[in-house]
Amino acid sequence: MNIGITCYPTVGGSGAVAAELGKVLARRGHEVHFVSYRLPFRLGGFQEHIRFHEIDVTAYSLFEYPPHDLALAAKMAEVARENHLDLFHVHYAIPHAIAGFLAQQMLGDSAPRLVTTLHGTDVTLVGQDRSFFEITRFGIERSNGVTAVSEFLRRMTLDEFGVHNTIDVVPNFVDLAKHCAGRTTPDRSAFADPGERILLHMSNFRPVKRVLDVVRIFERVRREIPSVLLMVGDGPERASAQALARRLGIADKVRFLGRQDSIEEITAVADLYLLPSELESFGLSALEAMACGVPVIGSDAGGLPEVVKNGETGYLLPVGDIEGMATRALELLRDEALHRKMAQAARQRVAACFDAEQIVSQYERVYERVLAGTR
Ligand code: GMT
Repeated sequence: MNIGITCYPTVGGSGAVAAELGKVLARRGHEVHFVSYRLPFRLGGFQEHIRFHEIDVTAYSLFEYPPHDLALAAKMAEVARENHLDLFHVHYAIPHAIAGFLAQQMLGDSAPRLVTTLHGTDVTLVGQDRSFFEITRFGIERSNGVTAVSEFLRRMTLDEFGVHNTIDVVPNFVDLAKHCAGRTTPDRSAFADPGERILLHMSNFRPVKRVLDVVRIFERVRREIPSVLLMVGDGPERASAQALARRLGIADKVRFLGRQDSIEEITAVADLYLLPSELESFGLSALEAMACGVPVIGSDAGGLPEVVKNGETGYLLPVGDIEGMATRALELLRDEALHRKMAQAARQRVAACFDAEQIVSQYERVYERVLAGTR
């Protein structure tokens, strides 16, 4: 198939999923055309069957807000026409589903079909801002196929938006060859002294991630077990998290590594992954940690229980239960046998339920069904 993929190119789960999906589709022989305002962050490097089309957003003094969404729609239409696209697969409803619909209108009968994947904040946060609600619903309704990354998100979309689309749950996935334990560069000594345990958190440091809880959980763990906390990513709460670490007297043990490309290399050295978010429609970073055999301590919220099996591949506790999360973390770090068992169970669960090959086949089936519905 000739597939156009549109996503946010910035660091974030939806862009990561779109880029990884494109790579697997290209390996399977599909022609994949990414359309965005920048090369998606995990796409770097040449790969056969993948092309990138950059949107030009004209800056003109009349435009206080350059019309990115119109430029995107126009570019999607152009790429579709020139490359005979069968499908647009857009990630994140706003504005991508609406831009896709507009591109379809421009192309008329020859337009590609439109598949929209909902990732979470497009529905849980952005879509419910009243000013975005109607347009998000419109984008979902006009899509020829809609997928959601968890059952939680599927249900929430149906309940909140009252749409009548069939929404397929296609969970996020991991390339198990890339995300695996035992990678050697860099090794643990790059991050921790001998005898110290490594706790890890990765995110965009938005309030929904509760990064202050991460620091507080770590502080309780650190009181009893020599350890370091690696904080990967950047975003609005980074400064507060750094200030809290200083206030708690653990600044030298909380390492803010900023944005990183090869997160699988860092994940592989961790002993525990912390994700105490307010809400996660899925929790891709938890899945990537599990693939590396790293148990997860997180919140029992949103779609996270569909990823992390409580008591088997980690522990999920109520949002904000810092004491409970710290207690579980200590339990796991003290009990080598339990840690090993959970680490193995985590990797096995990813292999059984979230392997890239298996999940990309699900996307292909959605594409085939959407195309069959039209021809
Ligand atoms: O979590 C974020 O802030 C980024 C956001 C995104 O769209 O990039 O992540 C959402 O999509 C990811 C990929 O499907 C999911 O793994 C995340 O759980 C989801 N984030 C939230 O629901 C908060």
